[in-house]
Amino acid sequence: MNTQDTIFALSSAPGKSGVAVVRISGNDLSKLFERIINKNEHIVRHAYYTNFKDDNNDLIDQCIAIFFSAPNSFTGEDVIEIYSHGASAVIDKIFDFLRGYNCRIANRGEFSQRAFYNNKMDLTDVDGLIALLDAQTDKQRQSALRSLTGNDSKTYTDWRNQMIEISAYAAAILDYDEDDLPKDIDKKILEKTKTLLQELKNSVDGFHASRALRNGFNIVLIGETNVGKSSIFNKLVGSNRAIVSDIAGTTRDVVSSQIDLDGYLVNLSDTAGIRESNDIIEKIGIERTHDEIEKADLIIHVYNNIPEIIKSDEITVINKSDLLTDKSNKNVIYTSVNTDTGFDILLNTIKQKMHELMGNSESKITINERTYELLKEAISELENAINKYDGNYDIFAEHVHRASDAIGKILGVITTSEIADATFSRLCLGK
Ligand SMILES: Nc1nc2c(ncn2[C@@H]2O[C@H](COP(=O)(O)OP(=O)(O)OP(=O)(O)O)[C@@H](O)[C@H]2O)c(=O)[nH]1
Ligand SMILES: [Mg+2]
Repeated sequence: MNTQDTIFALSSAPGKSGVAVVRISGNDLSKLFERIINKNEHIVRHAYYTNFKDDNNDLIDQCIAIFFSAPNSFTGEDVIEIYSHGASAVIDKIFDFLRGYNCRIANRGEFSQRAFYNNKMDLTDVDGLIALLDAQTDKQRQSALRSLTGNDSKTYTDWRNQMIEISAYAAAILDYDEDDLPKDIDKKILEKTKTLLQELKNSVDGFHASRALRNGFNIVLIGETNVGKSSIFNKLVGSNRAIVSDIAGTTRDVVSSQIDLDGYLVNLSDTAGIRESNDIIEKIGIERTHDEIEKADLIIHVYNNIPEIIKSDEITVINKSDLLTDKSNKNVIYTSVNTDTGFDILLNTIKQKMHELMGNSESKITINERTYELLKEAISELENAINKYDGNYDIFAEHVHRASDAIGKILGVITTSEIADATFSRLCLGK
């Protein structure tokens, strides 16, 4: 990465808008800024109204420009922000101008990358930023902001420090006399490692919940053909998205829709009814139903009569209850699309199950695929330290040290360029 370059990008969304924000970052941008505002001096963090002109003295646009001097800026370098009118012709003209001043367009996530290398953010903050830019619901926004504002960094840093301390004491047991070390240090570090292991394990349990928070909660409607899955799906999403008919095997592909339930993003899927079929297309549809079941956080199993087995991890719905006289089973939800009954109970049950899954996750760290793998690595090293412990502190220290390295990678304190590059490339341009 060449950090000497001056980079720029459109930081606001592309397309027509009232205001567009062009961000520029580099070393020593004072002169460039004064050129933009047509002055020989400037005050930092001051909004200048400028008739921004190109080198032929043609007006590019009337803009506001602000200078943030290093290190007090998003990237830690000198940063200029230009607020222009949001028209593509204006943006193109500003970009042309900047190219003429030895600036180049930024790569995806390059601003954040510079912020990272200038110690403005650690990798968990960047993870939070990525999640915030993707947030669609209020819960997602809250969770992302917790990561972005350093909540997760604190937890990880604390874990890592404890691991480094344990590993240092374990190594010291070999090198120092018992009398020179704190009393019962061997027992204490073993206990501490066990407590840490449990804390890490608890937070990984929240991964399922964090994933649901970030990517949406996957709820799938399954059941035999013709029981009314598509009718219920339409009812829940509030529109006639899926085709309903009395022909068994109407739905052949997965039909999905996103809904917002209590601030949680829900991906609701209607599926092909499960039955033995010789029809090639229907068979593919049924295979897809099984794929959806694999991905599901919650299954709504639809029947028309009480099944032999009621699974506790599914919501069991008896639809077409308008055709039933006995509706006394307390373990199922009776619905009828025809008479519009039972849907308030169904929705409340779904919400309750979602809240159960989210559990205490909201107070825990937010985990994504990257941090999940590294946390699992740390857990396995701590387990190795404890399980393989036979009085040999050398090996114990090594395992705990490796666990601290895994946490260091989460924070980006220990980086491999692949980890950093993979993280930044998930950001959009201008961030
Ligand atoms: N009486 C009654 N009929 C219903 C009810 N819900 C759905 N139906 C009817 O049952 C038939 C099948 O409904 P669908 O929603 O297409 O059923 P499905 O489970 O999606 O069927 P496949 O896509 O073939 O698997 C349609 O004729 C619906 O009008 C209900 O609550 N009561
Ligand atoms: Mg259907």
